[in-house]
Amino acid sequence: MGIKETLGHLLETAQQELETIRDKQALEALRVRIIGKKGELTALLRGMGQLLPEERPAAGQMINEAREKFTAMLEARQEALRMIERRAALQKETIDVTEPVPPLPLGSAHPVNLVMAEMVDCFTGMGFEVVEGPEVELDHYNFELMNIPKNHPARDAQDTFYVDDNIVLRTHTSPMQARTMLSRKPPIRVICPGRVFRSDEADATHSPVFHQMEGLVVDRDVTMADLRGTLNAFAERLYGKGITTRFRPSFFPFTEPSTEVDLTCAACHGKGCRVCKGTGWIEVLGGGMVNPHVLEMCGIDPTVYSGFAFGIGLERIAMQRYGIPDLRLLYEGDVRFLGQFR
Ligand code: 2U9
Repeated sequence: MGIKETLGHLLETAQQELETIRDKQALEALRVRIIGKKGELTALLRGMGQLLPEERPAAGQMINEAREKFTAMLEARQEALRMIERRAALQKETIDVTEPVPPLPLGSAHPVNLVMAEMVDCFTGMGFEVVEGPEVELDHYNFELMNIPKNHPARDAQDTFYVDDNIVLRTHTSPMQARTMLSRKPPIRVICPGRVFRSDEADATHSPVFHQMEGLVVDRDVTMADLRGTLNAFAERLYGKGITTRFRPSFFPFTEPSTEVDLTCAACHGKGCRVCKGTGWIEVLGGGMVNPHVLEMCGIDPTVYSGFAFGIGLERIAMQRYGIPDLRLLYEGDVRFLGQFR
């Protein structure tokens, strides 16, 4: 058999064998067998010394061409194997998205957050905008701008946690309203929901951490009647038709005049019952006209503008609404308790 036939036969057998190969090891074994150091093609190349000198160039060229062809066949098979492998892997990884899974236990919103969301909805519906800010505040914003200078007796009722002489955990969300007045021009219509802190011992009605929502409106010709109308709308929206407000005179350093606000008892619609201790009213929030001195300190001219403000404790609303007897239940994180409010 001449060299040409030998090479043709070698390539043909290699091709047939390649087609049956299914893995990398077998492929490598074939490579070594044909073009490895002791391979069949390599042996042919080495055997060229026995040829006549004039036959050598043509034979060398044929062997080299055969080597290239074999290498190309090898690579083609390698690529084909890779494809087969990839297809098998993809098939194995297929996920049946229609397979039913065991249901995950569903969480529920915290009652304070439920109340907060409902109130945000109510006030944004009236054109208020939500503003939020730092819980760790400067004494200046929390107290000074709220008309509570150092050594003012109101500091006692709002004792808090001090980071240092000038930095406190905010006792109300009012500092955010001061920041708003300092950074914007009227008309201002904002609500500030958020977490606040007081140095109180925890009991059934007190907690060192609680939540409130304050509202502030500043514009020309804003009066107490606007506060009344706004809170009446709030009362009806949260508690239903026929629920209204009763204003009682009060005092806050940041409002003048100031008022405590009662709502018609939703349990008896004002007739008097155990819930309202026979009065027909439930104490719910406080408010008043923004003290002109506060407006002035916050960069607003009190001879041109006036404003009303109010503050609502969210825990108290949640407790009334859901009949929760002890404030501490809201913070114990017991899912048997929390899971009831959906
Ligand atoms: C500015 C000026 C005045 C906010 C106000 C109250 C009255 C009030 C309490 C309700 C229950 C706090 O959470 S609570 O304990 N708040 O009675 N809050 S007036 O007055 C402001 C706020 C901001 C610039």
